[in-house]
Amino acid sequence: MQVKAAVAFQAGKPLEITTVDLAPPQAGEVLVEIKATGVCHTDAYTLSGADPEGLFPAILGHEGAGVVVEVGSGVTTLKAGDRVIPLYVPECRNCDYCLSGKTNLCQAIRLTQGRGVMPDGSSRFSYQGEMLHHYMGTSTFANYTVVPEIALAKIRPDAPFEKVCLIGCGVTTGIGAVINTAKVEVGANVVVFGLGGVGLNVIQAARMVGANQIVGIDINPAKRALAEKLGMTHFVNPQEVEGDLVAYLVDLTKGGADYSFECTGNVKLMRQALECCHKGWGVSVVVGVAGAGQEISTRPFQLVTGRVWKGTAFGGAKGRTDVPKIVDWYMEGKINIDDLVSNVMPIDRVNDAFDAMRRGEVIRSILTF
Ligand code: NAD
Ligand code: AHE
Ligand code: ZN
Repeated sequence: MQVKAAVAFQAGKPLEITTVDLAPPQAGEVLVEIKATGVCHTDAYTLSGADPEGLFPAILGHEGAGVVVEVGSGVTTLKAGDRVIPLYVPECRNCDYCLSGKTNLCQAIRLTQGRGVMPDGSSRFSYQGEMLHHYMGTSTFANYTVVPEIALAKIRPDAPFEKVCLIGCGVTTGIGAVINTAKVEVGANVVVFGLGGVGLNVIQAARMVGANQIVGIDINPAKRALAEKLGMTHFVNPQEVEGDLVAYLVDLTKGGADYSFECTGNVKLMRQALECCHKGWGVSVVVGVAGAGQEISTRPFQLVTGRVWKGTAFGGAKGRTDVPKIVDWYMEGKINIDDLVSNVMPIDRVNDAFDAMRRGEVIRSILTF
């Protein structure tokens, strides 16, 4: 079939809206009509060329929601008409990783996903006879996409696509980082670096679990108001801090953060996030994704003296199990997604959405088809 897509033909170049060909779903795969998709910082990161796994030409997008149109042979858990959220971290419930009970990082299809193809090694997308790469196994910047069954969370039929699409990445990542990865407890002091689509969800989850101080850090003062609405108790603009930011944060939290979260992808901030943690027990969670060649460093003494450095992908969430629950939380008014949607625009304006994110003008732009 012919579908409308925003194609990333080359790194660093704007996406091109065009018609591409999509082959039918094969065994274990599902054809999904994408109704809405967010634009995450990771899409911009890959488009920039900084992603060592970035492949071109490709159809980007990994924060979508849609409806099942057709299922391939052997698909048993989904049928036409089901509402779904595509998962860049699948959940096969059968691989060693899924069965370990220790991680959400299902590896059943990770190799082919990283090569931009479906599990059988081929792509369903093509343009003028040339293969186009899938992205993160989801490719939500197309009005129809093909996704493996194990990479789809079935959600309730009354969930609005333009809001719950954000549960496909930013919402689940931020909330899961607090609940699953850090396991923040009541009364803890929390420091969050970066108040974008991910960091704001760290903030709302920290408030949900009963954190005491919730310190938000951003160089963009426009992020302050919404962060305060979601639970931030103290705002810090590093550009207004005289002297060392780490010392300032340790003083503000009376000894250091119990938990810190790095949500920008800047390796210098990852170090600051670790070092502002409390001696003896502070835990720092790396959420941000850094470019090829970037490395983190600190004095080993920081770890010797009890600070812990961790990371999280998709907030440690097991997608098919946890995503439907997070959708329920939104529908029951337990979490705020409405305020994270800065604007809704047609897919034709995808490059405007990227520009607005780079300029820091939006939390999330939602693209519709
Ligand atoms: P975003 O662009 O919406 O937000 C980033 C925020 O960081 C912005 O508010 C920006 O002003 C702020 N910022 C930038 N530089 C800063 C600095 N030097 N000091 C303080 N604040 C600074 O991005 P997002 O969509 O929220 O994503 C955040 C990061 O998390 C990105 O690196 C993204 O790739 C990554 N990410 C990781 C996962 C995961 O599973 N680990 C999931 C989603 C996103
Ligand atoms: N391709 C990058 C890694 C990017 C990365 O870490 N992705 C996160 C999700 S970011 C969503 O916005 C993730 O899920 N990682 C786990 C995994 O298996 O990729 C690189 O640096 O190579
Ligand atoms: Zn993302």
